[in-house]
Amino acid sequence: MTDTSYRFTHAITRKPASSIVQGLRAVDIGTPDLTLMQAHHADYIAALRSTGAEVIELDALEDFPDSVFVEDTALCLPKGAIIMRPGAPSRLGEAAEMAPHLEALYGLVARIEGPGFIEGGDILTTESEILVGRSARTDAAGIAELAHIVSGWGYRLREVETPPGVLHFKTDCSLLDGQTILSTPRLAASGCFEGYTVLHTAEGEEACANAIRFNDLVLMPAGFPQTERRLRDAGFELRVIGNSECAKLDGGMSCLSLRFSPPQ
Ligand code: CIR
Repeated sequence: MTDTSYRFTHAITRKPASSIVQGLRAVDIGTPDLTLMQAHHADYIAALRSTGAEVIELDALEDFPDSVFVEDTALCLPKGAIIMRPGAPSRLGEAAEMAPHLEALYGLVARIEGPGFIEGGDILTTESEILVGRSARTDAAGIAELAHIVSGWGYRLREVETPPGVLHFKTDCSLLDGQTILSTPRLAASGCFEGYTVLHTAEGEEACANAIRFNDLVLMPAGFPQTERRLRDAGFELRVIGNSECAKLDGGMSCLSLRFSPPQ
């Protein structure tokens, strides 16, 4: 199978909980509005479904304010899934909540046991390799444990750096197709995408670097017209989704889903 890094039959999302108002944020720019977030979330799910994929919507978890950001709990690969170990103490328990749902779909589910930490937002899977950014949430021991698991499954993992002050590696980049990456200029300048085609976010629009390619669509947050034009000019089919409420909690398009094709 080819294009497994962006062609998927399934996605998992989780409904935002009303405790979302207590979600983690680097800077307080206002309290998220749950009703508006729910409307954006519904648009996001509709866009995923419009590609023909099955979207499994999990119930809200009030005990975990950030649990709408399911991406951080697991890494889903064609051969198997791996349950992460989030570096944010308030999010550690979210991983165990995700495990049974992946076990129901995958024959092979591994776990990061620790002592290291790793969050899915720091992992970019391309057609040829898995890039993992070290960050405040993902440490060397977490990356080493993931590397050990995936090398046994035949994947190549490369450790890279998340820029200082940036929450996750994928806060600053996204996969657009098997060899094309959308990146902020500051991340691309680190040289980590050598060999790939890189499309830069427009100046002042760095906050839209977290997009997702999902089947034929690229989902990107609303409010970034210049980067939107660059993507359309490059031939990508866009779906623009409101993200104002998740953005208050440093969340973007990738964090709202796990995207995968379970083995047949
Ligand atoms: C957090 O700080 O963990 C959440 N407020 C945002 C998580 C965003 N996740 C992601 O980009 N993968």
